[in-house]
Amino acid sequence: MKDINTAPFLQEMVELTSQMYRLGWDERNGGNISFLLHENEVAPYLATTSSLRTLPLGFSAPALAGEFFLVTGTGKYFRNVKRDPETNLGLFRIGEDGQTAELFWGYRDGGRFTSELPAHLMSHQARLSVDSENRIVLHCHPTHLLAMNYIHPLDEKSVSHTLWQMSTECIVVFPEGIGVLPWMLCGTNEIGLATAEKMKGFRMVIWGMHGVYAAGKTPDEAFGLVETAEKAAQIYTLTSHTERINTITDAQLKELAEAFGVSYRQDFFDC
Ligand code: 2HA
Ligand code: ZN
Repeated sequence: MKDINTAPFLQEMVELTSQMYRLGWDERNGGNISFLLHENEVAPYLATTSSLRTLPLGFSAPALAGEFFLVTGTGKYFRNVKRDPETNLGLFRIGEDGQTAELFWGYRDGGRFTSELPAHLMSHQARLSVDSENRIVLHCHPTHLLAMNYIHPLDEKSVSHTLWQMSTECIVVFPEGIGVLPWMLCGTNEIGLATAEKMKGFRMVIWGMHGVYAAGKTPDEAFGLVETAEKAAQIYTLTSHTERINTITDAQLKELAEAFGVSYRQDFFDC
């Protein structure tokens, strides 16, 4: 067996958590990530014939039975992943019953997966139903996007439109806009179901006054979505208290989307 610390998927996860922590998106134990792995990626590093432990999921994910996931641990700090991946991350397969996780590596201190696993796995299912290559779901608390939640109407049409206006690249990077959920209790199956429903039409979903979820084919795609939205939200918060004397017009936003050939939410414009 090869050393799992050299596995590209593990190195990517270590890099991702470190960068998200450094950007201030994941204070303390804030945030969580799930990375769907293919068996042929895992096989060189782990024997998948017998698991270390079996953990109940607490919900049912039959469509993901047999799939492998690398997932951040509950109560664990992104800050510490690089120093000790085996304690702060876990690699498991969803059991054939769709109700358990068979742990093959990680959660070394007896821990378990993030409390937000329902939102993650339900979002994977939703994204896979519209994009068979989706592999990453991540959640974090980006500062400016969160600040914007307190001073901007919290509906997806106006949040998407404002973000598009704040930076030229936004409508090209997330032409579908950004989904918005009101404040809800986190860690529950209910917020998981609501997030997954939004994920059928968006790759990014705001959890009102909490944070954001993003999904993608690759860590770069999901990270890049948050990075772009957070930058736009930063520009919004830097300018929201002063008079705005210039703007990107709706005609210019549409011109951009058409020039880049992206299919955008036309109903997020007033006309
Ligand atoms: O796991 O961010 O939403 C910590 C969180 C919960
Ligand atoms: Zn959170």
